[in-house]
Amino acid sequence: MDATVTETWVNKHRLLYDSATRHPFILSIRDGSVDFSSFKKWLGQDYIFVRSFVPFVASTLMKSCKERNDESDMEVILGGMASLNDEINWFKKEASKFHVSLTSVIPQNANVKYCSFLESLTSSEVEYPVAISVFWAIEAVYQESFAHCLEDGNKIPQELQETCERWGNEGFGSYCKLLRDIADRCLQKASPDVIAKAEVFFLRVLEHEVEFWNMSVGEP
Ligand code: HMH
Repeated sequence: MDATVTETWVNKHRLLYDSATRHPFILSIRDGSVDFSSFKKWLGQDYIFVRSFVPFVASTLMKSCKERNDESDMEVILGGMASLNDEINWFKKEASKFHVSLTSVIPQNANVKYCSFLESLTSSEVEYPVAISVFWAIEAVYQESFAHCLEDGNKIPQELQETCERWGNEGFGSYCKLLRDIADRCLQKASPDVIAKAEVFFLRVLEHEVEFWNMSVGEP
C-alpha cells in the first residue's frame, strides 16, 4: 500500500520529527536524570499552553461539523476536548503536588509564540485538513515522547510516572491514531495547495515543540 500523507511527512522530515519526540528533556525523564526545576517549569508553562489549545481544538471541531465527512470525526475531536478538560484538572492537582503556583506562571517567549500560532489557526479561513493535521501533530509529539519514556529499561522517577502515563498510555496512542487517520483521509481529498500548506504547518508544530522543550530545560 502507498504511504499516507502523514507517513510521507514524518519520513521526509525525520530529523526534525525526532528532535521533537526525542528531546534531551524527554530523554532525561526516561533515564531519571531530569532536573526537577525543569519539570516544574514545564508543568507551569504547559498548563498555559493547554488552556490556549482548547479554543484551537474547539475551532477544529466547528470545522469538522461544517465539512461533509464521516460522522465519527466529530466524536473523536469531542473526545479530545473532554480529555483536555481532564488534563486541566490534572495540571492543577499536579501543580499543587509540586508546589507550583499556576496563577503566577509567566508565559515564556516560546510559549507565547506557540499560543499565538494556535490562535492564528482558529480562523475560519484555515482549512479543515490543515487544522486537523496540526491537531494530530501536536498530540502525536507528546504521545511519542512520553511513550518512549515508558519503553523497557526506563528509570523514570516515581514522581513523574503519572505524567508519562498520561500521554504515553495505549488509550492516548489509539486516540492519536484516530486523529492521524482523519488527517490522512482529509489530506487525500485536499488540493495540492492545501496539502502543501498543511505540511508547512506540520513543520511549524515540530519547531514550536522543540522550542517548548528547550524553554523547559533552559534558564532561568
Ligand atoms: C506543548 N504540546 C504541548 N503541550 C501539550 N500538552 C501537548 C502538545 C499535547 O496535548
